[in-house]
Amino acid sequence: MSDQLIIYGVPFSQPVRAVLWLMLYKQKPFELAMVNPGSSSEGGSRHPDFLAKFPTGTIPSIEDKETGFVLSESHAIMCYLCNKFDWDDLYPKNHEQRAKVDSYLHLHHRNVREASIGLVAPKVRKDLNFPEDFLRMSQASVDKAFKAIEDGWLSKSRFLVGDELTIADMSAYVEIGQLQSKFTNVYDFEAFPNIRRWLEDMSQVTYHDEIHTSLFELGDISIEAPAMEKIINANKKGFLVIQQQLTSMEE
Ligand SMILES: N[C@@H](CCC(=O)N[C@@H](CS)C(=O)NCC(=O)O)C(=O)O
Repeated sequence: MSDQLIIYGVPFSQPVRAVLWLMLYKQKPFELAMVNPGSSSEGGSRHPDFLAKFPTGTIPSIEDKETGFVLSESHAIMCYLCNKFDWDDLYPKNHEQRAKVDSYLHLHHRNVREASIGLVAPKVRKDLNFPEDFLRMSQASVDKAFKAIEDGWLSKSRFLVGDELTIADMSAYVEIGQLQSKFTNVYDFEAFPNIRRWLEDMSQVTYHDEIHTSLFELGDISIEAPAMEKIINANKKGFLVIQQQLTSMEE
């Protein structure tokens, strides 16, 4: 499998960024097909054609053009790719280490992932009027998860699982990293020195900047909600930069 793999999604989506980062990091060619999350129009993740292949209607989803194999859920996709291509550096074969990576990937969903729901979405989509209680609960989950990462996961090692990068870091970073002042600027990391050190290390990982183009383009959203046009353009720019990387991989 090379560019016979289609990745459906947009670079503005956190879990899509994690999958794209893994593929670029491993210099594995693929085709990126833009799919609008939540839209039931043509080209949207809730359009009947997309739902027929991917019943959860979410991005990222992947398809192997040759075998017809399809899969949704970023963590399942990342583990599948690591298993298929023996990327044991990022998803260690050692049972205990792999279990720790899996442990983070499971934790992520109703904890760290709440950052997008409780901190980013309400700034980007002010029109959705999220209930105050809901936002408070999401933000409390994020604070609790960040404390566990600060005092536990990152207190004794450079990365989340040991001193080497794994897919747990990529998945965590696309969610936590987006909150930094250089991107959306919606979280104060002052109380978390280990997380700050890790954020800095993660920013040095190959393709960090390319993968985060759409966020650099979007800029600070802490005060003013970005216009829809700005979000669309940020996505387009992110897509373009990834295409450029794929082209240079072929050369
Ligand atoms: N647990 C999923 C979450 C995927 C997800 O929430 N994707 C969003 C975009 S960031 C989406 O597709 N939303 C559209 C919808 O739910 O209708 C994963 O890790 O892949």
